[in-house]
Amino acid sequence: MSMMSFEKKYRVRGGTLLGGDLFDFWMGPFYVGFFGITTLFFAVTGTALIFYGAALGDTWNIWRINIAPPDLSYGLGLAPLKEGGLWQIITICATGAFVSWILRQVEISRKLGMGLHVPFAFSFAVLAYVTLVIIRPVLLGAWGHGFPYGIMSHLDWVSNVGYQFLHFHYNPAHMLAVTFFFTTALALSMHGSLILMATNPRAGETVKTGEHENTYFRDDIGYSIGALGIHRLGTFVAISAAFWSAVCIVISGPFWTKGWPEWWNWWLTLPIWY
Ligand code: UQ2
Repeated sequence: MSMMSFEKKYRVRGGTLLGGDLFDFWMGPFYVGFFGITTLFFAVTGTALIFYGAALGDTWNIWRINIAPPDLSYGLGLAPLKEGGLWQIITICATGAFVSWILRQVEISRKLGMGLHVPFAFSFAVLAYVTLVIIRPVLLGAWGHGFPYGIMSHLDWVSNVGYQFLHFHYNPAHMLAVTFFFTTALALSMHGSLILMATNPRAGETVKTGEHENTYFRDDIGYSIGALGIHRLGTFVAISAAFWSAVCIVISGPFWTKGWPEWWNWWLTLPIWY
């Protein structure tokens, strides 16, 4: 891929967290860095192990391939490779790749003199994954509480864990997470469509500006949150969705073992009724 003439000035030295100048170079359009190498290592190793695990299984049907965590009886110990050990190493590789990617984002942000908003936001997605396969299994005392790596199998896992709590939609943190996911979709569709209608007007019309964007929402709903504001709102609702997702699953089991509908009995047992 060719480099735009102006891109050269953004290829600045420094900003690295580890490795100093040693890995401070580009390959084609990609910044390498120490964490580019660790990301590649973990991603390639993990992917190879997923293929190995699939080869050990009894199907190549993409929907049915499954790499399961160890049996609950292994607790928090290491399991034999074919008895969940693969799942454990794949989990280490996935977490290693995700954390390496965060730190790569930090190095590039520092290089460019920008804030750390991107790695900060991405950390919440990684937190949600780590909560499912590390934090919650550790709190429950067995790696077997992690979710299996497979398309249908992980859906079955979500369904089973949901029914284990009778009706997961009564989980208050789940309610918050779902609401934030929907709000994220609403905010992004409002923002994306607004940008498109300003920058892609009907034939013969000129591209419009931020003033037009503001005016549209003032005239339509009486309020414009502003160009910076919509991005602050989007970051907030998206991060909140991932955060409350992590909370809703980590409290299920470690901090609440009954059905979620029953949690709402706190309302009926308030002393104001007596
Ligand atoms: C806006 C604005 C943008 C936007 C959008 C709005 C010029 C380019 C989408 C409108 C957003 C509002 C009114 C907030 C909606 C609130 C929720 C909770 C979805 O005003 O400024 O910048 O893209």
